Amino acid sequence: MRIVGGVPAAEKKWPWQVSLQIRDTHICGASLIHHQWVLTAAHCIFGHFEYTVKMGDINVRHGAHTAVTVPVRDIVVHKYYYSIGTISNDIALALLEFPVNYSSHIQPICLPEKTFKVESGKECWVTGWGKREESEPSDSAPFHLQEAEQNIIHRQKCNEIFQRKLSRNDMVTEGALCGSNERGKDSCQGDSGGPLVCEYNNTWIQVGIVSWGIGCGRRGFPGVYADVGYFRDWLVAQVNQASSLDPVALLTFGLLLVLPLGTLVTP
Ligand code: 4AZ
Repeated sequence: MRIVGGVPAAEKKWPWQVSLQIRDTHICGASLIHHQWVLTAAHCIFGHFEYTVKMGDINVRHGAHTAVTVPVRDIVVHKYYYSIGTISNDIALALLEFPVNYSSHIQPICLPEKTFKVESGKECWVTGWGKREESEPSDSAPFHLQEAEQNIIHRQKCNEIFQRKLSRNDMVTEGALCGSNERGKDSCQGDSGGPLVCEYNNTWIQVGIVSWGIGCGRRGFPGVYADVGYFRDWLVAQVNQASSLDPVALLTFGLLLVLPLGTLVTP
């Protein structure tokens, strides 16, 4: 979907932006964090579909010559993800069928260190192809990537805001943070899974993943994001675990090939 109140993004400005697709249809945002790994939201994963990711293009529909589409080989959804009452641990990783080559249009985004804490009020940016208005039909969402500023609100403060408005406790659970904009800029349906990034000394860091909100761009309701720093250990563990499986599979496969050959050539 397209962002509410945003502006069209320039080419190459957000080279880690990914579109997660099913049958060539955009379903969610995502971000490239490594040659072969894409970060998204758990609620973007609906089950056993053939997912692909498209990147290297600000237009979500038409393939520029810079665009690359890669099938997803495997998806890891956080095992404590849940979406009853509120959404929690809304994070998932997709392993691509093959590694992508970086280019001026395709670059990974840095992840925060575990100890990193984004300061409240910091101006960061959310990008996506989601809806431009809460009431916009999903099928008329924009083709062109949109960007909007978001001021960071920490979890506790954000939770208090929701509590005051909705008289409900613990809407914003641990592992989430919020973003708001006094001019009503917000993420919306279709932006989910996409990155919230902040700039530090010319380096962009992904601090959030678009997760949920009460409508889009409604005054007084911040957008809620999964807190990427909070999940850093989880992310590293998943990537390491999968990478440690791969060489074993290769070695076994290699041995199977080499052994019969060896028996042939030894007298
Ligand atoms: C959604 O429906 C959604 N304003 C995502 C983010 C926000 C609202 C709705 C945040 O996927």
